[in-house]
Amino acid sequence: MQPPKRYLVTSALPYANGPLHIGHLAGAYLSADIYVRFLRLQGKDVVFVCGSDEHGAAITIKAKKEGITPKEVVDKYHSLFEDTFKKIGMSFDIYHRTSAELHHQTSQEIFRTLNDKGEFELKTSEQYYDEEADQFLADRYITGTCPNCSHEEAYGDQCENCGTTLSPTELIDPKSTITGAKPILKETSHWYLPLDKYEAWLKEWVENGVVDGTSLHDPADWKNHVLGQCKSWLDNGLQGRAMTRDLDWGIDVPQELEGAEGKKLYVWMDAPIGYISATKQWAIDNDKDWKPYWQDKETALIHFIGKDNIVFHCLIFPAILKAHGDYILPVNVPANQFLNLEGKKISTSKNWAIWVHEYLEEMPGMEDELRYFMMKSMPESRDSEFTWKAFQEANNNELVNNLANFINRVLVLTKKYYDSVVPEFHEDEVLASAQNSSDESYHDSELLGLFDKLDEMRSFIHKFEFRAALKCMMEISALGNQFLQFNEPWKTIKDDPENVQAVMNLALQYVTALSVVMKPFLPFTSDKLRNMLNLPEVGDGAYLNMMNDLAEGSLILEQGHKLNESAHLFSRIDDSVIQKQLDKLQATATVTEETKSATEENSNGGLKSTISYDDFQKLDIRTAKILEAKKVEGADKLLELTVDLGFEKRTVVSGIAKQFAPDNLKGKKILLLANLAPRKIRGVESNGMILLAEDGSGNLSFVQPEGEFGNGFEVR
Ligand code: B3M
Ligand code: ZN
Repeated sequence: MQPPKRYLVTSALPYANGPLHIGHLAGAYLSADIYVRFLRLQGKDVVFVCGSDEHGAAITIKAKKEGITPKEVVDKYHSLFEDTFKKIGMSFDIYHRTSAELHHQTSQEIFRTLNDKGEFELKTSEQYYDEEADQFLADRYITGTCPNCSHEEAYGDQCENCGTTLSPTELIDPKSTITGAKPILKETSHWYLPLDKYEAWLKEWVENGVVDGTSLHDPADWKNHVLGQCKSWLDNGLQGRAMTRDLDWGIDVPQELEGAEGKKLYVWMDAPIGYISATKQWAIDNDKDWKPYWQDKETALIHFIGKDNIVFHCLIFPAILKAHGDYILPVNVPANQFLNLEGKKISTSKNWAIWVHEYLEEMPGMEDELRYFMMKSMPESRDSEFTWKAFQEANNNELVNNLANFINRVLVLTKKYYDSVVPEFHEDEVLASAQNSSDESYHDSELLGLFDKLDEMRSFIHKFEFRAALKCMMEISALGNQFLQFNEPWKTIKDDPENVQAVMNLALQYVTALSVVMKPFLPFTSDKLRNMLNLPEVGDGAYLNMMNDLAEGSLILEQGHKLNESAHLFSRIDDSVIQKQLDKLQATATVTEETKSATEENSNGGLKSTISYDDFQKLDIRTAKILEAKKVEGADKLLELTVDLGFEKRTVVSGIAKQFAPDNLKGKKILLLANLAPRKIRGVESNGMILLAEDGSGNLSFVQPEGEFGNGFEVR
């Protein structure tokens, strides 16, 4: 396949209903930013768009909760997002919003085209309705138990626990989120996108990258978990999906259409179109044409998202684009998985999160430190974890001891030996090399070694392997450190000054290369370093030019060039700083709305309300023994246990994989709640629940019968 002529890169539009946390950054933003910045360094034509998602029940529910208007909600969070993204170094070409008039028009135009082409099916069906609130209940207006994982607070459109996309009628025990009432069914008409009709081409496209006989991408380039989710949808068979809602906040269904009154576009119809309207606004602002970015097949369209948005970007939005007819399809959708925080799922409602705007206030000037650690622990192919301790270690051991140390040593020695003027390089000097046994001139060996590492970095980024690319960058710095260590210029400066000149010149070439390739990852540090090097900020095409120079054997920092004063780029983070953050996390997590009443009312250890003896009698708790334990595939926290109840053996799925290694569990005596209704968790049927004590900080301990007690006996 030809390399693309231009790129249009998108990051998911965050719902403007609450601040951004580190999970957002790790999901759809930092990876996109690195990717785009690297494209720019290669001189590519790229437009990077994002904006606030300001429609849907996410917004109206928040407004109701806070007693303000939806408009006030979106205005507040839109400006917070703009500010936060800017401060953390997101390099969007435009940050737009879906309440913009241009977006309303664009969405309506696309809706109209699909309608005119006869793509929609107009269907009347019975939908849940809240009589008290006098409102139909779609999406987040309705909750109930997830049919897939039994999570009790699944929404009408999606279960946030297992990620499954749902429709309200699939929920077990549905409830209105407005009044808590049990909804009734009532007839209403809507425009449906007939995904069932598109299933064949979508399958061919997702699985083979082929549309109408033309190969558009190689599915091998897509992440496994993205393909997996799409395939499981396709294998289950697609169903038509309503693209309109009975709501009063959102984009009007074009009013000339019959039956449009009171109907708005489904938020997942309008939000991805937000990428298009953002591009249009960018084009207006910059006197450019937006069309090639969306309609020329030589454009690579890439959507960066979190895994809960896969279906919308890989099936529904492509279906809309193709049904319209004028648009290209994404060439890749490199979704990330989830980031956990200190062993728990990030939760807005439980305030278990690090809010990016608070981090920026509390850790001023440490934007790149956060970016670095988030990239290092990015959930690229599986869920990953943020801990403050690991953040501190990465900073102290890697940014300070490796990167800043190398750069600082080189700049300090250059000042000391040469008054900060880049020394001459001597072609014939033979240097001790960290990479090759050096019997050639240093250009042939060292600079080519550097070239290879830089090239390796580029290829990782093109494969969306940002963690590996970041590691390459740190290896360049580590190689530089080793190179200094091998040559020990501080020992030979007196006896062999010519050799030291060559060593220091080369070390400065390394530092210069770092200043270029760190730009996508650590943009603020790159700017500081360029200033110390007395070079202009790294601009578009800088990587390309540098690689051309290196390939020719030319220097990338000229001899005789005078450097500026240097300063430390990173500093150690003390334990006290980390402890403060940990304390804050714990403290604020316990005073959210949800838990506040529980803690206030229950000064006696948070006891639950009284139950009757009859209630207790319903529980059938038995002594048992674990026979086997293994990890549930694709789930970080789950163990599948085989449990001996004396009279039978059972499978139980338990969320204890983070705390206990499977090997340590064999033979363990336990108590089992044996009459809990079976439920399927990640495809494994779980029959019962193991009883564990929890100490309030997430530490778990088994509750065990003492001594050689048998299995299957009742606990009363
Ligand atoms: N606002 C969902 C989310 O924030 C949604 C993404 C829209 S992308 C077009 O997870
Ligand atoms: Zn679920």
